[in-house]
Amino acid sequence: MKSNKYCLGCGVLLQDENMLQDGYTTNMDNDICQRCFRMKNYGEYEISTKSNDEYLKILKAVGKTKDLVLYLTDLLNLDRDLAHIKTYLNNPMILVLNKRDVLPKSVRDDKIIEYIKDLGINFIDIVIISANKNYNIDLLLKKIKLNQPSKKCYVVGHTNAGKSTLINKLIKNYSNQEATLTISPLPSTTLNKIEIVLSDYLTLVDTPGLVDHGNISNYVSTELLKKIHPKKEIKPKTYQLKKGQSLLIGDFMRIDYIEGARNSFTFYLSNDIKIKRVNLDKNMTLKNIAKRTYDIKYHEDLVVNGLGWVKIVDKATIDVFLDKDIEVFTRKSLI
Ligand SMILES: Nc1nc2c(ncn2[C@@H]2O[C@H](COP(=O)(O)OP(=O)(O)OP(=O)(O)O)[C@@H](O)[C@H]2O)c(=O)[nH]1
Ligand SMILES: [Mg+2]
Repeated sequence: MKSNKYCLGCGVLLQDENMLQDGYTTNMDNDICQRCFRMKNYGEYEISTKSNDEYLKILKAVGKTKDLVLYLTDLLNLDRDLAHIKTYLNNPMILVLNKRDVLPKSVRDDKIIEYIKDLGINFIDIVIISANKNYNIDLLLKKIKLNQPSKKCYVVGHTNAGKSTLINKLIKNYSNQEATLTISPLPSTTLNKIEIVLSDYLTLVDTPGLVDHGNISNYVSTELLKKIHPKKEIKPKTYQLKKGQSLLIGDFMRIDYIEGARNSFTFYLSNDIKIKRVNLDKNMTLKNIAKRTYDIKYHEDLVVNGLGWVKIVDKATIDVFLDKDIEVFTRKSLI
């Protein structure tokens, strides 16, 4: 039986006919689907392979309104092109940089905000938060109230940015309702838009995230995925390298230092990923996977989508060995 009841966890239409399809439940009296039930109660995560059609359809509908949009981004995983969202949405938009808790405390928030402002993208405001640790959530709510043209406020962004976590936090902090949105470390947890009436003045709308095909999360085992997502504050690791030396990152990535003076490589990634220095000529580990060559300018980051980045101080030519489908790019040093 299909009903017009939607899962309170992921927003999908509930049904009890096909257990292989989204929204399946054994009992139509349930408020959440079986997939959400398993994720919430047993931490059993099921990957839902979604195309981005649904995401784009929802974005386009949001773009037809004049409502406020929070564009949520993971600080460790800033988009290569933050302005891209503007091609879909003309709405007033606040950029919300989430997961502050995993960046080193020594990094200053105002420096990051300055960096983003220098990119010249038209956000009405930029707020750095940690949805998990309840950091700056009050400030964010203030900024929402200050800027909302209507009751509705949409939360959009890439999958895993923490949209549902943020909305659950707002529900817990500012209402008497139960926070029911499903959260998971895997991509595509939320499957449809979900409206949450927070107060008479504010309705938050959770949305499915954009699946980023260049993100490392799509290409690793769940075991490695757990290591890749940092749970604690990152302790940056610095290596002084001479040309002819290499670094092995976990068992999935290799950087060869081909050309340049003595140089400093600082890694901002999960503390659980081990890094090892080896001799370029003597150690052949991972040399058989796809190679990309980068000419690094002064003070640039080499970013690996979904993993983190390496800050390289001086000019350098490096070879990067990594699964070819994982996006790698360079940018002016964030920190
Ligand atoms: N360290 C840290 N992790 C966070 C924070 N906020 C969310 N997360 C984690 O990020 C992962 C994704 O969170 P979700 O809230 O499911 O992300 P989402 O944006 O709703 O993802 P989709 O529904 O797939 O689009 C989960 O493992 C969360 O625990 C934060 O402030 N800090
Ligand atoms: Mg979600």
